[in-house]
Amino acid sequence: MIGPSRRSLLAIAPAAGFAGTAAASTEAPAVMVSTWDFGAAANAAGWAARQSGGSALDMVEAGGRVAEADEANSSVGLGGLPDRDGRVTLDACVMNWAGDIGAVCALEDVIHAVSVARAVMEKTPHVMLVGAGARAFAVEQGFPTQNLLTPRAEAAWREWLRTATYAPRINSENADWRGMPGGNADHDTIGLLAIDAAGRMAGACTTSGMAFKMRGRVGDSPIIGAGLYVDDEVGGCTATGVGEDVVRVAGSHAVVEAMRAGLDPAAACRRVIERLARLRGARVAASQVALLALDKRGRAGAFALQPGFTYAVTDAAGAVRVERAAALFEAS
Ligand code: SD4
Repeated sequence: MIGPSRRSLLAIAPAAGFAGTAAASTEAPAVMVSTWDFGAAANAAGWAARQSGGSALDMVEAGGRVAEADEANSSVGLGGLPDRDGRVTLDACVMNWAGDIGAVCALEDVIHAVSVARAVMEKTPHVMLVGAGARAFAVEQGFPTQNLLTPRAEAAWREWLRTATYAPRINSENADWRGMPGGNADHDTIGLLAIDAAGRMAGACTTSGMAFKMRGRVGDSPIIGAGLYVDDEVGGCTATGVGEDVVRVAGSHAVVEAMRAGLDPAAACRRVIERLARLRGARVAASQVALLALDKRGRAGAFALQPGFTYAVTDAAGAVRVERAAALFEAS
């Protein structure tokens, strides 16, 4: 046998000593989680997919597409902020219960990077396509192309060019949304995890990456093990924030392994954030990294470096709530 049986996993007690914002045992089990406030709209699409018989992969893809299509969202799909050369480049990946994976990096001109990642998984012998090759594959598969640089994103880029200083802003995903006229609850670099009616798990992550990044830069989001990991025996995790720091600790995989060792989702996320902080010290003091996990028992939990990370949870009855994660550098 390769891993513990499902029965033995179900018997694992949550770790003592940390009470994060994980779903309490009195709450209905979660069937879908996604990053940031705007995850609520993505979860609604995922829930609809589940209700119509869709798989966990259908759920996370449906949710990811909501964020990608939202022009008001400055960190994913259409309307995403460009790289420093003014080009919008998308990264995405998917992973299902069977260990099937697909990813695209630096995809241009195609909104639904999450669906292209799924097509890489389902229609090629490979797990990742990048740049021009990813775009050519998407076109060959019939995905429409369009300019993803909206006037608003272009204006933000031109403003940025005045100083051209690369300085990621903590929680810009939520701040951008809140500051946006007519903004609604459905945008961000989005990481999603879901459990379908058959009890199978899948995850997806889709982003335009850090605003004003170097051309060719790829973060954690399309990297299996960093921005996303799913193990159908244990649970899944997805990440958001400064991708370079997530990659350093193989963040999502590390969280899944911590859950396998017996920690509940919030405690597992906290363990990996603390490890990152030990590893990098002052170098992460002003950065945001947030980890969001869902285990096979339907317990959701998260933990972040900085306060301000929120995530949407949909329970087995279809109710959605937005939770705020505890953080290492919580203001006292
Ligand atoms: C990246 N992790 O490209 C992404 C950015 C992100 O919310 O999560 N923004 O590094």
